[in-house]
Amino acid sequence: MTHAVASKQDKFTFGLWTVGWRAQDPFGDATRAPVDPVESVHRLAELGAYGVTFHDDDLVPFGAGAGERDRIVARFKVALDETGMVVPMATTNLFTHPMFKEGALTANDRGVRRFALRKVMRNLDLAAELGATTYVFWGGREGSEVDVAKDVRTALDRYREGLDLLASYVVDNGYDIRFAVEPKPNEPRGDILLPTVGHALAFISSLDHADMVGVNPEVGHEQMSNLNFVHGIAQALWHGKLFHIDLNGQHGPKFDQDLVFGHGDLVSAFGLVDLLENGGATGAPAYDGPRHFDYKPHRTEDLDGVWRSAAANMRTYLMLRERARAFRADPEVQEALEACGAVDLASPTLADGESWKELRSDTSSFEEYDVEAAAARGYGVARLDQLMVEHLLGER
Ligand code: GLT
Ligand code: MN
Ligand code: MN
Repeated sequence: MTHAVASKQDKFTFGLWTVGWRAQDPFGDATRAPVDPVESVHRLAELGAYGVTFHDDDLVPFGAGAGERDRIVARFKVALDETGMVVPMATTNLFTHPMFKEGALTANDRGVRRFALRKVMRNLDLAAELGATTYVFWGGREGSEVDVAKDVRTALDRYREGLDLLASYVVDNGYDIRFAVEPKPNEPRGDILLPTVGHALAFISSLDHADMVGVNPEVGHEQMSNLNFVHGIAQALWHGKLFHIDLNGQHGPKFDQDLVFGHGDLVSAFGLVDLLENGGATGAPAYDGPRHFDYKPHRTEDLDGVWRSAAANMRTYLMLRERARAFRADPEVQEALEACGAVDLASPTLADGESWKELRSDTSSFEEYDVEAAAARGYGVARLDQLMVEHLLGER
């Protein structure tokens, strides 16, 4: 039994668009009434969340005038003050309005690209005002269904031009904000640009302000590409680029499910929490940013189900955190980790001061190396794997 109850120190955050999702899909109408963002702030705070995140249009409807905008923002700020909730991240909706059907920062239409940049700049001002330090770019409409209809190399030029301009906007305004690019392979576009963490990392390295741009990987998005999410996160960390994270659940490669965290590949979720909280083999936490849930309550649910599912994300995370801690503290696990060589991997392959010359003259490394013994070695990974599952199931 986990007695842990979510509290602000756990840094759990939710997009307003998650609990506020009305559950419309390509085949059916919305099944729920809109949720007032102020209500979401209060309900999530009561459940132990630390903050909320939003797209410009989640808070202020697209096209609202200045007066309406000011009233909405003022009311939202009161809710934040009353609950102590923070806004660590914000983002732009560059995908719902039909004007973005062919793209936003990479639209073929130059007017759409210029409008998109202005829309981002306007919401960056609000993000800075509310204290957000991360600004996400999910390019849901940046892509195509027909390869020849969009030249990818030229589109990447425009993507880079857009992000470079927006980074200079942040720098020139003195905002304490970093960007996080969120990859996704497809949906809503047939193919989306920057489809995986790896593609995004490579693209980011080409930016003028590469140092202020990282990634916001989402569990389900990498799993839609049949990739190992824990590996993707580990590599993003290795590059110093895990600026934010979208936690949810997904059952393998299919449409984007946005399930509650852990309600998909649970073994992978365990590995992820172990990495974030225990740093995997290193033992130190690997990430201290918000644990941000980007999920969609099932279409079958009424509002009671919405708040239950919100709580389920946090509780599942906390249970996995507890299991992962117990796993790392178990002497048998430590012994199995030792036996499989996971600990040895931390020793550099060359000794201090050794170069290829010493390695080449070290006959024990090659000429006399017992190749047969190396081939015959068992690593005991099967034991480790089962120990992990037993901890996950609370059997140990
Ligand atoms: C959208 C998408 C998410 C992104 C959000 C940020 S919005 O719902 O499905 O994965 O994180 O734009
Ligand atoms: Mn997301
Ligand atoms: Mn998703």
